[in-house]
Amino acid sequence: DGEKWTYSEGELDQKHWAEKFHVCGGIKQSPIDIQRRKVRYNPRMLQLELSGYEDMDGSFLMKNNGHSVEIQLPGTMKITEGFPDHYTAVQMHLHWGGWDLEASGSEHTMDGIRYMAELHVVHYNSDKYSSFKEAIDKPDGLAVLAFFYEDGHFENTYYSDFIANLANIKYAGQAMNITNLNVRSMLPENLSHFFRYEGSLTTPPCHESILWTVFETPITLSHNQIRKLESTLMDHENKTLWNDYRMAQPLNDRVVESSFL
Ligand code: B30
Ligand code: ZN
Repeated sequence: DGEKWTYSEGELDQKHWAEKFHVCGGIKQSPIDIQRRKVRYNPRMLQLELSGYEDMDGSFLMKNNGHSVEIQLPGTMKITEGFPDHYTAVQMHLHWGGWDLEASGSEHTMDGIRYMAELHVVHYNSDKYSSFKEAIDKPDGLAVLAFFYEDGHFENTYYSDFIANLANIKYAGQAMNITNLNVRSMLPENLSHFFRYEGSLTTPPCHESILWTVFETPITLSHNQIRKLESTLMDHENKTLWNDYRMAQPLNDRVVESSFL
């Protein structure tokens, strides 16, 4: 793609994304601030069913792409219920804050409150499209499951390997193989409470192709785990990779629905 964008520095920081990437100035952009008072309960919302999320055999690439840490996921991970179509997982990555500024770094906010960090599990519509690449700019192309992180007293042992591995991919472009991935264990137990709305990629080129599902129950990591997440990786300019989140975008005439009252 060639175009260099950043979150907060230089000519192409997020305030200027729309000048080079016009869709970033669209009317269905992500993330958003979810205002509970304005959310509409949808009693017909289907609960999600995830298949192949547990105990996956094989080897998975975990890489520092310069603006996040990304784990490439196998095509056996699918959302089998909850949407009219089936969606296949492609990758997951996180967005986080930093400890010199406001520490929090989630992308979505709840009544203006920012969580410590946010996980995105990215899927494409595999009923309608034959690849993620083909689906990325289609209005019904992608589904992302989003989870907040909060900090707590105890280490989350399901994240121990993931956090320890960050030191091996410190520099932008570095990657390693991981084995024994169990994504289900990295998510909250309760997946029944969520918000749903139509939005976009939160990074350029900001295609308006994502059906967002933002879960109410956060994932808890220890303070130390969050600190390591925020301070281990470096970006393309060998600066600490932190505060990799986009500010909330206008809701415009969209309605956020919820699966719960
Ligand atoms: S997000 O979940 O809305 N944050 C992409 C996928 C999900 C989101 C944002 C972007 C994506 O696939 N972007 C195009 C591919 N990327 C590669 C990548 O994912 O690492 C190219 C790029 O942006 O330069 Cu970064
Ligand atoms: Zn993301």
